[in-house]
Amino acid sequence: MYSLTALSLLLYTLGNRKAGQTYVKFQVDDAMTEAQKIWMDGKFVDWSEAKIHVLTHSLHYGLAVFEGIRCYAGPSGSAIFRLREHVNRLFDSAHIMLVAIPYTKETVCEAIIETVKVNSLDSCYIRPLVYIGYGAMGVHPGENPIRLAIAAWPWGPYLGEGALTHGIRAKVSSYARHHVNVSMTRAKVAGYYVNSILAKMESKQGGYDEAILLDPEGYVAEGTGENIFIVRNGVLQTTPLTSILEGITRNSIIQLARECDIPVVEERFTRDAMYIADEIFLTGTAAEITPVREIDNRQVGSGKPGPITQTLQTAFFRIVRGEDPAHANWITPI
Ligand code: PPE
Repeated sequence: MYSLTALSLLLYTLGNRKAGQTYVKFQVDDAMTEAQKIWMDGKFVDWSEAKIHVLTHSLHYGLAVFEGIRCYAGPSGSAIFRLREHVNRLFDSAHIMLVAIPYTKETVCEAIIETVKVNSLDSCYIRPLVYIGYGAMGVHPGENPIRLAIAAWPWGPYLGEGALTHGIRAKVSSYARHHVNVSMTRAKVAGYYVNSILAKMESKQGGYDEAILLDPEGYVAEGTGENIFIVRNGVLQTTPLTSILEGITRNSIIQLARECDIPVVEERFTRDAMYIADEIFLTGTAAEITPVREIDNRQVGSGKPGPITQTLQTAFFRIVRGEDPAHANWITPI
């Protein structure tokens, strides 16, 4: 009995460690909460039946475009945040990548709303994915069919419990973000996320919550799935739209800051500007408005979410919950 356990432990260890490498394990709390139905090419299929062929083109070469959208529950029901803007970006991503989505924007918006309804979800994350299906192999996608899937499921705080209230610990990555003429980051392309995955695994293995990537010139770009803002002397600064995704949360925060008379600049900055910032926060659909309390082992400001971060967080959560009539046009009630 003892030797069997020892043997299986040895085999497990050997199987998971090669030449001193350690592999990132998924934690139990990373397991996803399943919903009932997924929209696939015009019809709903059961969650467990939402399958594709292993020779699906996108699976091999990484050309798929996608969105991440959130639906929030509020006192007067559920609503999707900036649905139209997300669907526009999905179509822009496809256009940049020469992928013709075989549906209209209206159909996609309706299918997204239906996906939330059919699953009886009051708050959820929504993932539309446009991908190149099974057909010919080889890099050129040729006449392979263009497919669309829309899934929705409950998804809690992206960067862990307490991240929104206490902030996270981030580390500048050894991996650089995309060069503007290698990856066109106005498009949200699946394959680009290999860069994010490498940075994320590196940061997790180092004991941090998130990685901040610099652009190929050494200026701050963004997180693995978030845009970044810093605050110094009352001025809010974020990186310009070069090697980053044009975040819809980023856009919302810029607009909200202006409405709150907080000066905002979109100018590049260096990593040491983060070290002496009074506040830092990340924005994204999944990450929402997540404060950064430590960067490269240096405490940010007081080490707690700062006043500008908190003001913008409060304004943002009021809007998404449908509690701010002035921004009712940002939400689509279900
Ligand atoms: N940069 C990157 C690289 C990125 O992936 C996201 C969203 C953003 C910025 C913020 O964009 P927006 O959501 O429009 O504010 N990342 C999505 C995917 C996260 C995932 O792990 O999957 C998201 O937040 O939905």
